[in-house]
Amino acid sequence: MKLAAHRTLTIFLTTLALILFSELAYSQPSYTPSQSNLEARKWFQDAKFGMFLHWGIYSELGDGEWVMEVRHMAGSDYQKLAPQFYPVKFDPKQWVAVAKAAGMKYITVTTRHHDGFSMFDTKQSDWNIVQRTPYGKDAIRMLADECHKQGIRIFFYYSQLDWHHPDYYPLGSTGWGAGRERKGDWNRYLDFMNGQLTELFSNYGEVGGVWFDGMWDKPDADWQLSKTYGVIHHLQPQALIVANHHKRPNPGEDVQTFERDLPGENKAGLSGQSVADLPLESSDTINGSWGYNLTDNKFKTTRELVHYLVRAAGRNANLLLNVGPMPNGEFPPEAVSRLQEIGKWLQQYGDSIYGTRGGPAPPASWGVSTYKGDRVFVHVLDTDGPSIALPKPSAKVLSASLLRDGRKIEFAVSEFGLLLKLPPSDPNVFDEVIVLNVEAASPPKPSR
Ligand code: FHN
Repeated sequence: MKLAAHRTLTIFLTTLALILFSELAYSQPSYTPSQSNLEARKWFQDAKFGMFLHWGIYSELGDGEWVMEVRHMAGSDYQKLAPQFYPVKFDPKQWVAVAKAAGMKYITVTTRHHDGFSMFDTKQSDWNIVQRTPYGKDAIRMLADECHKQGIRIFFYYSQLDWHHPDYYPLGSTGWGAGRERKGDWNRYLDFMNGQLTELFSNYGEVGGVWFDGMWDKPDADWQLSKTYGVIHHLQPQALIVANHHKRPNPGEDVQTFERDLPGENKAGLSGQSVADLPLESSDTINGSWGYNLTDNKFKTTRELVHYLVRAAGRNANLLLNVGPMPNGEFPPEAVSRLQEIGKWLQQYGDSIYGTRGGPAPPASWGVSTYKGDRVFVHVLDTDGPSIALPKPSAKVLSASLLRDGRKIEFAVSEFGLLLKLPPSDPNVFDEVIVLNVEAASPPKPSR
């Protein structure tokens, strides 16, 4: 009898110790990024341009990724989409090739969106692509393997908001029409989430980072972020944590992201937060929708997309540009053509974007500046005059020339600033980049 009691006590104490260890080992109330994480942050800032992918069973309806919520669909009806999902033309090699040709250096893909449907082989729930669709393959693994093969970093978008899981309770501002019982265990839901993140950061090779979304559904809930972030940084310290909560960053977050806005602007109404001293990213859509929307033909022009990328770089930020793949696994042709054109532009002008930081001239209506080493790149995007005036640069300007053909540009420095005489505007030139060679005793102060 004594032996049995002793054994029970031993098991209890061991279990308690394991629970305490996981709480302590993973929690990150005061986060210090590892050396590998700091290196990943520099890589990220140099990379400048990524592809965002919103893809799931919702794409079958061609009405965006919020279709379940917008049409107040019961979960029992929405689930009918899973056995019909067979992306016969899904070719990760082609997807990655399109991203690379566009000049994109990383891909952020939805591993699961708010519908809770996992596009990867998870043991935490059968609500996933392997167990519930005739396609039956782990799309995230296929894409991750191809990214590793082609030298593109992969980031995992992960929705903390879940319209399917019975333990996502109490509900937040959405998901009320899904037909779930009004009960559930919130801690059990967080354990489910941490279990999936453990799978994603253990089974798919090196991961560039995670892109969290959906906390805004329950802003006052205890999301136990330090534990979740600790799980990720414990498994892959270099992984960058990005959180789309539209607030100032929390401890453990490595990148600040702005949705449909440039850092410091708030035209879309989601970015009232101030700009933090972290690597920055703006995310936006190539048309108007994140998930595939067959009636959304409002594709931004290539000129608009190049300007978005350049204006982001001028604010020390990356552009994460979204494509919503079709249910057959192909990209919309309108997206492919624009991405090809952006890639061509970057082949000629990429030196003024990649590896740069926000330049000394603050963003203006005419454009922005970036800098790299002893060169300042003045990006003239929209102007109708013969010259532009910049603040007096901190470093001595040695020469000014056009990036596209090396033509010398007349300039004058006075106590009022730097005046640059522009060549006649050319409608085929999206961005007239003027290269200033400066005597860079120290790098010019960034504009932000
Ligand atoms: O609700 C999501 C939306 O579907 C999409 O994923 C965007 C991408 O940034 N984030 C949320 C809206 O803020």
